[in-house]
Amino acid sequence: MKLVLLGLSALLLANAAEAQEVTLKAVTAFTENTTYSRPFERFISRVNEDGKGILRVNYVGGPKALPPFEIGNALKGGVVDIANSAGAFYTNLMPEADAWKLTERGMSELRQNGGYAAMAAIYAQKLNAIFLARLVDNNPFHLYVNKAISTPDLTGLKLRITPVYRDFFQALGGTVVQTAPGEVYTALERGVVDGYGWPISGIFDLGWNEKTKYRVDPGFYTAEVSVLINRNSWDRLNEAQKDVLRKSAARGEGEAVAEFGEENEREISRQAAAGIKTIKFEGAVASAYVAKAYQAGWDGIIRQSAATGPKLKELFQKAR
Ligand code: 173
Repeated sequence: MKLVLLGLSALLLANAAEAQEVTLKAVTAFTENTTYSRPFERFISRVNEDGKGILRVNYVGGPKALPPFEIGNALKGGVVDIANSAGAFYTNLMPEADAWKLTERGMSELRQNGGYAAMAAIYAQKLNAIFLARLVDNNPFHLYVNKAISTPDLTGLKLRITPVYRDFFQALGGTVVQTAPGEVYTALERGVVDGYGWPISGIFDLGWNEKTKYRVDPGFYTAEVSVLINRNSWDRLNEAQKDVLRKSAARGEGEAVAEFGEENEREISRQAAAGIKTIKFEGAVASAYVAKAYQAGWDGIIRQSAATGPKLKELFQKAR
């Protein structure tokens, strides 16, 4: 009798554990299995490995599943539970998110100095979300052009942008047109744009290398792509489930700086080997170019967020 009862309770326990497995729906703003989705795909594999029986991430994919600029609304409304995105794609709900590009301190420092906390409050308020981990860092943006320029004057050039580059390219006299990454190839092919903003990595992913003549150096800012989770989805998890996410998040964020440091070097060589020439500003011209990038970037953030912009600037920028 005792044995039968034991067997029965084991069965009930097993059932209860099974009922506790939670599935979270995840999307990425970037094409699957490309540079800016891969760190997220690794994040998911680790969660699914570690979370066996209690938590599972159902990866529904990239821009084909959900257009990048709709990711903020989908996450806020709980249409998806987890999103991998750059802040640039959800500035419609949270303009401050684009300020991540301006960080001159690492995430570990920002998690100590109040920079992360200041952003977390805005994620809670405007996006109904929690910022779990920055999976891309230490990866500069560049201007790529198909018409040679000899000075940082973009007058007469039409450039593809996202919010990341808007204020800077306009400050240099450029005309800008916003597109999702998925439209860049066609825009270049048809000559709709003379160039585009993009980080140092990833231009081979969608074949843009075939339609790119020059990369302009130096780079500016640092790309940010992060894992976010809807707050209600998070609140429904128990501690063990949250720990699975926290662990994979911490690991991914910890790897980003070194990973992209190596990636940057590989991409520079690969672009050169593919025949992409560099237009290199040097000395005072180069420093003025980069200074203008940060100036225009922060002015843009502060213009859109007079309340927290100045505080973010103080916490994000390098001590000067
Ligand atoms: O150019 C973009 O689409 C963009 O804003 C971005 C941001 C981070 C990584 C890659 C691209």
